[in-house]
Amino acid sequence: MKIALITGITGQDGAYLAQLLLKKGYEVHGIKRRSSLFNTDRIDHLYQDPHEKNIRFKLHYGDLTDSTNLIRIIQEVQPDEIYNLGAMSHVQVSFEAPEYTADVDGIGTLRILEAVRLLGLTGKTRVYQASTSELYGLVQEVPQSEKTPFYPRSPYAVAKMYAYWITVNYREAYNMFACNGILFNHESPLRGETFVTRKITRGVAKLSIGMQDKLYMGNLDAKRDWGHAKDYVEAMWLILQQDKPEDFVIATGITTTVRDFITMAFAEVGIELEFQGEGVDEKGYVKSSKNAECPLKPGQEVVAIDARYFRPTEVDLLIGDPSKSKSKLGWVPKYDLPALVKEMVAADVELFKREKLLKDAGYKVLNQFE
Ligand code: NDP
Ligand code: GDR
Repeated sequence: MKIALITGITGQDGAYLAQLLLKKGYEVHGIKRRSSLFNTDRIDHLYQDPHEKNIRFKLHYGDLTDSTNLIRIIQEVQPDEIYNLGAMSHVQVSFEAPEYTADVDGIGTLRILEAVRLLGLTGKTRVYQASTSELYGLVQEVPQSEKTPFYPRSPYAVAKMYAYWITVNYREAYNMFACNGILFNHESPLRGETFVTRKITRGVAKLSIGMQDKLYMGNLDAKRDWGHAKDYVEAMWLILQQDKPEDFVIATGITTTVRDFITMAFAEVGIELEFQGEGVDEKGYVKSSKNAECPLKPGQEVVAIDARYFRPTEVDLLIGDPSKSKSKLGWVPKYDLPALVKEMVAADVELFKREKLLKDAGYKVLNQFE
């Protein structure tokens, strides 16, 4: 039985990857951070009671800023594969916490690689590094491939650039099976609530049942190559199953503006949207509604711009060239963007209908202790 260790197992990708590896028969270990509230919502369905026999899913407390605990966990687990997904992954937040981001996302990767080396596991343990399309930053060429030069545009991207190159360096210097997956944006109903797609699908769901009256957004002109996280974790696994360690771009090859994503999400709840105005004065109005239960009316303003969400330096256009992953990994995504938007909106509508039902019945939804 193969053994995998996942950092960032409590995140979106960690949850989907853990599920995939368990299905493939792996013993799966994950590193979770101590927090004052439970932070395992995304993986609670995978939990196995440690008192039972033949447990294949185990969690360890740890943090990418602490080499001592990384070394101890890797020594204890003796993994065949490490997936380094742990990161401070929010681009805008990285401008607020640049040093911490560098420590976790940059040096954290070095700590993992060095632990493998110090423990004498370079011949056994394969390492996947969660690299990102944010490395391309300021557009140098499109579509972006494994050969496109990097020009990072945020503390997050700069930290990930260190992680990218230290992974390449350990591969070349110590003959390690260490690979970068340069993944373009991927989303799902498990996506963190402050990333743009989930913020939109949550907003649309709440607006459609009268739980919110406006959605405040940042740069609507940004273009992203969006895929489904389920497809992308499959690619991570494939990258570590190759004969030779290499880096791969994982993307759909199709790019869409934030504005069009919003329009698609509203269409899922039967609302046709139109945008008027420019820059910070741009607004989204209801043009027509096919949804009799929805309280939104034609002419109503439902989207507005809040400059708070603009970034000091923006990444305007991402569009990936997945030819290498298609030819060498045989990777082809199963989801397209309309299917992704449909799934995300449906999941959030269900979530908020449940919350509304409880609220209407007089139950406290949040902890409202006085
Ligand atoms: P999430 O933000 O959903 O998950 C991040 C994970 O990292 C969480 O489990 C988080 O723990 C953990 N983490 C944060 N800080 C630390 C730390 N100091 N020590 C240990 N663990 C930590 O990200 P995604 O699942 O979306 O992304 C996974 C990885 O892929 C990240 O590295 C991200 O940068 C990268 N990536 C993501 C893309 C995407 O579109 N989703 C595209 C390209 C790359 P907690 O739950 O406690 O916060
Ligand atoms: P990104 O994702 O920065 O690409 O990083 P995010 O969803 O945060 O932003 C995408 C684009 O949307 C614009 N935008 C907004 N973004 C947010 N979060 N909130 C808003 O209100 C808003 N309005 C417009 C942004 O300016 C941006 O252009 C994600 C993360 O998962 C990284 O960890 C990962 O490496 C990259 O994707 C690939």
